[in-house]
Amino acid sequence: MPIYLGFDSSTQSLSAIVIEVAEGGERRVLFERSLRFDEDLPAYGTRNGVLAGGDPLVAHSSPLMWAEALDRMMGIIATESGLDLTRLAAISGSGQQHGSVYLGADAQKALSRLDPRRELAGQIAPGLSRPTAPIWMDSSTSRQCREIAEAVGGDEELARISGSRAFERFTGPQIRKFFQEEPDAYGRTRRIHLVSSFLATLLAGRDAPIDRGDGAGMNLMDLRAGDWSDVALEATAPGLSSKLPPLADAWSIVGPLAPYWVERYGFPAGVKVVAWSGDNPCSLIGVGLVRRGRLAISLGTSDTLFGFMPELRVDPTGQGHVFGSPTGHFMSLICFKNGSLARERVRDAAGYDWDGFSAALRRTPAGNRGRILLPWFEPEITPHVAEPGERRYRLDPSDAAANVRAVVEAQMLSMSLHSKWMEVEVDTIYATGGAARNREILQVMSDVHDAEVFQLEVGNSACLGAALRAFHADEVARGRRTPWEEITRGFVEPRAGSRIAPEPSNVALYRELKPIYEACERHAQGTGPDPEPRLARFEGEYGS
Ligand code: ADP
Ligand code: XUL
Repeated sequence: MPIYLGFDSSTQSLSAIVIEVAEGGERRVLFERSLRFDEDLPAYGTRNGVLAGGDPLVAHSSPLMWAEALDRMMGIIATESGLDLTRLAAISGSGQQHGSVYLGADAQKALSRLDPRRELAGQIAPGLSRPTAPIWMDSSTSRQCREIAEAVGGDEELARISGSRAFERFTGPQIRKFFQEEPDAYGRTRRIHLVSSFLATLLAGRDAPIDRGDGAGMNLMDLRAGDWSDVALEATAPGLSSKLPPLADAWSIVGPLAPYWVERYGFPAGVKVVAWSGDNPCSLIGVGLVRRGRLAISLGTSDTLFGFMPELRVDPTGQGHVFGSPTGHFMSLICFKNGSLARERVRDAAGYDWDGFSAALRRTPAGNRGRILLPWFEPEITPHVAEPGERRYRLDPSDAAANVRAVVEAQMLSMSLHSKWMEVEVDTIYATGGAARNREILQVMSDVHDAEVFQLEVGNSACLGAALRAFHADEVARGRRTPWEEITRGFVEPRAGSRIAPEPSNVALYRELKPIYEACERHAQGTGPDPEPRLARFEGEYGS
């Protein structure tokens, strides 16, 4: 009976899940483990997975840290999991999206000669043409976004081609900045990988392709053609086409596991390495969203809201994205930067732990008596806020409990407002990510969206999705056309008793509050009048 391994190299950690798939029978998670970058790999000095730096708009992480985490996790699986590795059929993975890794001429050589007695990170270090990797939290490329959009014929045209207008964190603008600021190092770069394809490359010991799901997060791929867009490449940096790996289906087999892993840890030769994808496309599979009509909300380091999209439709407001789905279709997504770290910030300012945070949500009234927080502690992606700075309306910063409610309500109201373009009649939401274990947060989600919310058996849906993709790719490689519902069956069902139902009186209240929250967003961005009279009226009606 085969087993499959999925990795998730996320912003703050590397996780692994091993699943067992009995022919026509039971399915189980056999192993689950995480390494947290800050605590478990302290030598790299990251905070929340990000390297320290002077510019608040810049966010880089360390490719060597990701490699070391992978090396350690492979060791843990081989020596501590108790698994019979001879059953391991395929491995895939999920990576935080948009982040890029730059390899020079020596990388290929280093990869083909890895010494199994030595650690991985030290051996690939000389192969990097850029020591750090810009990640999705970076918002330092506004200028490059403008330049690329202009060269392509405008943001709308770029969105039509690539599924998104130019976004600061997307790989194309990041590559352009590197080319402009470090032209020599750019010139020495032979390969630019995403986090996902870089880690697949390390496992296979050879250059891995970029899967189209994650490739869509670069502002470089023509979504309809499923290939690199010449216009976008030219607008981004010279000679780029030769530096990018090919694009491939999410179920492509990169090759067998490199001899390094076989000799270093005793993995069997011939285990298939399947192309990795982005964390959101993998999550789409890990929550079983292979059909239209349901939505998922991931409350991880970023908060994302996403759904399956059988036919391509781009957000006319320019705030959302279309990515590739690992099924070969599309997915719609909006992303918020002020997610878990914003909740943590408010929690810490209040001096609470998560239990205290939940208790504050329980004892404060829905609607918060019209007290509003715009939680733009960091530059925000949705809506686009370049200059960070939180804003408060009628909200005393020292009222700890009200600030807790305010941050969660703001996040949920904002998700609801900015996802309208997806045109999904949402009645069911699958909640995932680290904060999805918090049922008080999910109650606000349920009330604001007027939808039933479910928690899932496996909390890390990106990692589970990667393991399920490994299974799917293995089936395809064996010539079997197993439907996705059958691939995901037994793993993605909601946890028994996890259903959270909307509270009708709160649903009505949030329906009133939503446009007022929108007015606060507009006011804060200088495009609308002072919402104070509307907030006062709201308090009059719902304040008691
Ligand atoms: P990543 O984006 O790195 O995959 P995770 O999905 O693992 O992140 O989520 C990590 C986040 O989960 C932490 O930053 C923390 O804020 C949040 N979290 C963990 N437990 C709780 C809880 N009980 N309530 C709210 N948030 C939580
Ligand atoms: C999605 C996005 C984040 C990252 C990190 O567009 O930027 O969700 O994938 O999780």
